Amino acid sequence: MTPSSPALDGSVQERAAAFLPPGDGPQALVDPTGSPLPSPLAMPADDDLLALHRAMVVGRRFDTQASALTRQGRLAVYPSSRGQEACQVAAALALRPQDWLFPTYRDSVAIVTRGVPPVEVLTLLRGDWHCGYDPYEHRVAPQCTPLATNTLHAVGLAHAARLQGEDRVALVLLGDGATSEGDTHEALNFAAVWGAPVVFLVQNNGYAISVPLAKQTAAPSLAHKGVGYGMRSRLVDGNDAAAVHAVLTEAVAGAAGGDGPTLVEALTYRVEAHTNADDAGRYRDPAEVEAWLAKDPVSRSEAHLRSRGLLDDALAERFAREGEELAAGVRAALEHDVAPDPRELFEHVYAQPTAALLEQRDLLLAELEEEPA
Ligand SMILES: Cc1ncc(C[n+]2csc(CCOP(=O)(O)OP(=O)(O)O)c2C)c(N)n1
Repeated sequence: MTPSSPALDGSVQERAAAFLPPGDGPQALVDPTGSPLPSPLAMPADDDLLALHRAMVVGRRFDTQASALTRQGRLAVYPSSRGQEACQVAAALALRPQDWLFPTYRDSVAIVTRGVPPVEVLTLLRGDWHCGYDPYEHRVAPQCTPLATNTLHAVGLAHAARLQGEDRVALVLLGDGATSEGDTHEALNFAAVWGAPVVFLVQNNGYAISVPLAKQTAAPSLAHKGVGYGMRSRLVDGNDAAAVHAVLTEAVAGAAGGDGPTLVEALTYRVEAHTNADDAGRYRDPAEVEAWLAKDPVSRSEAHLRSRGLLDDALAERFAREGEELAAGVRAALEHDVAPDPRELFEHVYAQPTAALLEQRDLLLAELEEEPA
């Protein structure tokens, strides 16, 4: 017999309901065919809808170009965001200039949307430098590969900013798999305890490489994890850019206004393999991918905007051309090899390099000197 959990008393139920209002499913504003849905969420303004759409079109072209560059050997690796564009662009566009974005390896499209030059975004994946952009210039932390470490960085920055009286929100991106990491739980806990101005956007794309969500968690939803720590939590259709933007804008405004953190779970799908080094055909049914392609965020937004007369062929072509120009710039910049200085490998690892690190550096340099030119 399964032991039953103690019944929640009224006040506890009310608190839980305030953190995550009960509902049938993810909040949405636009259905997969582009038709508006009745929703308590406010539809973003026309200009915001167009900005979201433009960023998705350009972002998808960037993503396709980056994937192509892996096949040409120009990039070592690229984790595609295809299918997740609504989350990516909504995250970047919901932030104010003074806010910080804490992305992962999956979130290059969000970083490009935030305004970081695309070539700089690809510098790390090309193997040229630790991080190709200046994090302070655009307030975008370096893309983190160790899962969930960025959740702690985001809470730390948000909490510190508040202590210093700065009006600054941190938005951290993480995947469904990363919610199983200890770091995420520590970050959620202290974000809620301190009321830190931070927004956690969990892009639930169904898989952690080959591990499906059901093998990852037994929680009723990932949004419930936020409730467990005592923060506002939302479940949103992650392929509906309008809805993700509405939910994130509200979360950012709430954080800035002193209401503390929010966890947003966005239901989406990783259309490509985990990276170009993975074969998703080994663990995913093609019918599942097909079903998600029918919910594509870019065509959904296009259908919606066209039906409302906000987008016509001329504007759609302009957005597509912007994407082509961006892709051409990336190709041209990555056509030539650079010759990184091997010593740079050891820079910025620690403020004061350890003896062991210096020893490794000297060994490498001695070996390179012995090699014939
Ligand atoms: C701390 C840590 N453990 C393991 C890995 C290896 N790893 C890289 S990606 C990944 C899956 C992550 O899945 P998810 O968080 O859902 O993000 P997604 O890749 O789907 O965007 C794993 C286990 C890692 N990078 N860091």
